[in-house]
Amino acid sequence: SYSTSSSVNNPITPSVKVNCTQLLINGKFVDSASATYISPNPIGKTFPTYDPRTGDVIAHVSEGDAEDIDRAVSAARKAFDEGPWPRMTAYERAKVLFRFADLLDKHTEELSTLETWDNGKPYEQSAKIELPMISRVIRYYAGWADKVHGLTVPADGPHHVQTINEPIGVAGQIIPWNFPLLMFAWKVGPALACGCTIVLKSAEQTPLSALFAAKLLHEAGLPPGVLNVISGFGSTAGAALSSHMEVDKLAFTGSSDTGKIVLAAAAKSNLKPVTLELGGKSPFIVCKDADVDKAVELAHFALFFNQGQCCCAGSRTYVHESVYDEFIEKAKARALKRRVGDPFKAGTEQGPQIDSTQFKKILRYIRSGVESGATLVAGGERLGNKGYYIRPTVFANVKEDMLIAQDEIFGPVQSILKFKDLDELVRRANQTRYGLAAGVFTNDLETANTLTRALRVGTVWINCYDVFDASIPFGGYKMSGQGREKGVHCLSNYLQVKAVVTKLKNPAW
Ligand code: TXE
Repeated sequence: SYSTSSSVNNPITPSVKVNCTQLLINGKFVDSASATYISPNPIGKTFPTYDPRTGDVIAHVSEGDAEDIDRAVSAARKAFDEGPWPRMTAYERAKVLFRFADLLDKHTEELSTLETWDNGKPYEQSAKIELPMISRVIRYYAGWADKVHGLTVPADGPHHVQTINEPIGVAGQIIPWNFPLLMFAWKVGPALACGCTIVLKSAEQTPLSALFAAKLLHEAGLPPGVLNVISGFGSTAGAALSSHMEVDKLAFTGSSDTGKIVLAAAAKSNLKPVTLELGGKSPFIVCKDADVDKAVELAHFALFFNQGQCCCAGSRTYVHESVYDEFIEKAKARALKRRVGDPFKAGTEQGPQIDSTQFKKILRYIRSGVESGATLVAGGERLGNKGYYIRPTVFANVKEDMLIAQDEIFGPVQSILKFKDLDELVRRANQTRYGLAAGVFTNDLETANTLTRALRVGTVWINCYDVFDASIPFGGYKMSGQGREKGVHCLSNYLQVKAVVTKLKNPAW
C-alpha cells in the first residue's frame, strides 16, 4: 500500500537551493544585530529550520529579536512618514502588486518546493492549490488599491462633509506555520494596497518562503523599508513587535492563547488596534438526507486537508443517527485509504506534521480520546520511524465533554458525534469557545437556512468546504478571533477614516 514505513523512510531530495536566510530590513538582507561569538569573528545569531520529514536541519536563518524589530520598525516608519509608498498614486502601488503576482506565478516551482520542504505539505497542494490562490489574492488587492473611496456625508448644515480613507501607518504582522505563504499574502496584500508599510514576523518553524517572496516583491518595484521581514521566535521578536510604540496596527494569526498575549501587549503599549485570526473547533454537519458517500468524502477533506493543520478544520463531524453507522464504516475506509508519505512524491495526500511539539501534542490527544471512552476506528499512531507522520485517525462515539471534542488538536484526527434532531444539534454545535466555521451537508433548504442562521460562526460552507476565494471574508466569532481578513472587509483593518468638515457660507447650496 501507499502509506508504508518505507515510503516515509527514504526522503526525496528537493531540487532548489535555499538562498534567502537573512533578515530583510530596509530593502536589504542583513544579519541579526545580536551576535553569536564564534572566535575570532562574531556572526549574527541564527536558528535552524527543520525538515518535518526527517527532523534534519534545512538551513540556519538569521534570528531577529527586539533590536532587529527596532531596526525594522524604524525602516518601516521612515518609509511611511517620508514616503514614497503612501504618497505614490494608488495605481502605481497596484502595478507593483500586479508585477509581484506575475513573479509569484513565474517562481511557482521554487516557492512550492520551499513551502513543502519547510512545512511538510504535499508539493502538489503547494503548487496547484496554494500558489494560484496566493497570486490571486495579491491581484485581488492590487485591484482594490485605486478603489479605496471616501464618502460625502449628508450632515446637518451648513457644512460640507467628506471622509478620507488614509493608510493606518506601520503594520505589524505575525503569521503561523500552517500556510506560511498564504498567510503572508493575506497579510501583505491588503496592507500594501492601502499604502501601509509593514514589519512581518514569520513563524519560527517556516521562515523560508516569506523571505523569498519578499525578495520577489522588491524585484517587482517595492521601495526599500515598505516590507521588512523578520524571522524569529514569538516570545522575543513577536513580543517586541506587538508591544512596539511605533507600530500603528497589529494583525495576528495563531493560537487563541497567543492571541490573548498579543492583544494585551498592544493594549499595554500604545493601544494599537489588533485583528486576530485564531483557533477553531468547527462542526461539519451531515444531515439525514445526505448522500453518504459524498458526505464522507467532504467531511474527510474538511478535517484531513493540510495534515489537519487548519484553523477552520471540520474537527467535529456531526452525523444524523439515521446514517451514522454507514458513515462510520465509510469514514474509516476512506481514512485507511488516505495516501500518507513523502510530500514530494506524486499522489501523496498527507505529509508529516510540522514539528515534534505538534506531533507529540496530537499523539497525546489520541491517547486522551481512547482513555475518555471514544471508539478508535482507524489510525491512532505514528507512521514509520522517521519524521512526524501520523496515520489518519478516526474516532466514533465522541461526546462533547471529551477533550478531543473541545480542544483544537490541529492534526489528522477526525472525531465523529451522533445527533438526532436539529435543535439539539444547534445547541451542541455551538457549545464551544470557538466560532470560526461550519460545514453543512444537506439538500434540504429549510435545514440549510436554519443551521446557517443558528450557528455562531464566521463562515458557513453548505455542500462544500474550505472555499477560500480572495473576495470572501474570513474570521471568527467568540475566541476564534476579531475582525475579518480577505474581501473588502479586510481593507478597513489597514485604514483610518478622517472626517473633513467645511463650513459653508451659503447654505442654500
Ligand atoms: O502557535 P502560536 P503555535 C494553534 C494550533 C496549534 C497551537 C500552537 O492548535 O497546535 O496553536 O501552535 C508567534 N508574542 N494554531 O505554538 O504560539 C509565533 O512565533 C507575539 C492555530 O505555533 O500562536 C508564530 O509566529 N507573537 C493557528 C505565531 O505567533 C508570538 C495556526 C503563531 O504561534 C508570541 C497556528 C508572543 N508572545 C497554530 N508567541 C491558526 N489560527 O491557523 C508566539 N508568537
